[in-house]
Amino acid sequence: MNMTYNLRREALTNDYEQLIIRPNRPVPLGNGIFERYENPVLTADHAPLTWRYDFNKETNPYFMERLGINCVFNPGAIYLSGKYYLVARVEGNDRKSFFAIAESDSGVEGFRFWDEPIVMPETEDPDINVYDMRLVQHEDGWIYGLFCTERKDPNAPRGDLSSAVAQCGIARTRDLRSWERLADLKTASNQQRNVVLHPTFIEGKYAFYTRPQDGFIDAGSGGGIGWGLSESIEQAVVDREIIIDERHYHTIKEVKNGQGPAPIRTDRGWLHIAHGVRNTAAGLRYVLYAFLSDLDEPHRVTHRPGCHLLAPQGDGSLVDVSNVTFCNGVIARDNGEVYIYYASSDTRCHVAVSTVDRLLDYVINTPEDPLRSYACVQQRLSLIERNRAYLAGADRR
Ligand code: M1P
Repeated sequence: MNMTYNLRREALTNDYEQLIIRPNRPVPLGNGIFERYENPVLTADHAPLTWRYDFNKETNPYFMERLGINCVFNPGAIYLSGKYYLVARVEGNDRKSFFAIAESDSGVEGFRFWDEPIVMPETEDPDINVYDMRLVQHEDGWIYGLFCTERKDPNAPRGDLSSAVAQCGIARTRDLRSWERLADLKTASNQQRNVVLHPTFIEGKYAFYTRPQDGFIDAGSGGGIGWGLSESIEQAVVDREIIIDERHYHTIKEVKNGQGPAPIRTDRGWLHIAHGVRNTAAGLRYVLYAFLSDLDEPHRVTHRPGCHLLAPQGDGSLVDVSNVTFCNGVIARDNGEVYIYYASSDTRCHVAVSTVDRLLDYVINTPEDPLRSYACVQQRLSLIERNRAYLAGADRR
């Protein structure tokens, strides 16, 4: 009898089941815009044991982890037939990412990975790394997954084993199980990340949110979130890219920004969640922000609340790449509930729950960033003055 094997296998299996069924409660009070939840919805520990351990007693007598999982983060999200699905970026201890689907009945707890990760077909130019899938139920009837495909930069100087080229991979599916890989998106930019397919045709074409950038990390002259149209999805080409949400000096998106998930259609316009990046002495800081764009012309932004929507907080700001919140998955239910799936520090996935009404109130009634300290004080004084008048009136009522 191999005690080590038996004890470890049993204890790890119990811990795993406890983790999956662990209840998750909203954190009380919050900011009124959304409720965060006390536990992450997916972590590296949610990866099934059969993905990590060799269960054969003969070949793994110590029940040793053979293929560890480093992080589970940046999930795409979709709601189908009463279930919440996340397509997570699962990163092995070998630093390569792949996609895997976890499902839940409630959207806030009980996420369990399917038995096997997604097998994403390659193109004739194999991806070295794939990550950050945006899932879109398009009006053409397909579910699309757009993701970053990364390959070694062929122009990198000899000995440079870090420089990479990021581009947008495109795949489609009907059932989330089998995926058809299409050609990568072509644009004029050397690098693309955070590309998202708009869910409806615009001018009879497929519409893309892009993020042109000069280098793998640096946006450089890439001015912000871009927009372009393509006749085809099988051979998608965006010839003309315009910037619809610019980066701006000394703001939450001074270094770079990127569209999050596909926008949510509402009566008042398309509701977008994006990320903005600024520089700090501790490195880059990623926060989420929101904006609203016109229903008929989604590239025309109508409301730009000035503040961040959600930022790194507490333990969630720690571990793999600290000070990062990132969102590429959201579920908007027909009943108005909105589930914002976001990752912290490129490590784990969380959920924040809101409603379309609350998010619209937030984007429409939160003032824009006035871009200067003096003007920010005036903005705050105006709020204080209105409150003073209101509260004085309330005292008399
Ligand atoms: O490390 C933070 C994020 O960095 C990249 O996002 P962006 O291109 O906007 O800088 C991505 O690699 C993303 O996966 C990651 O979370």
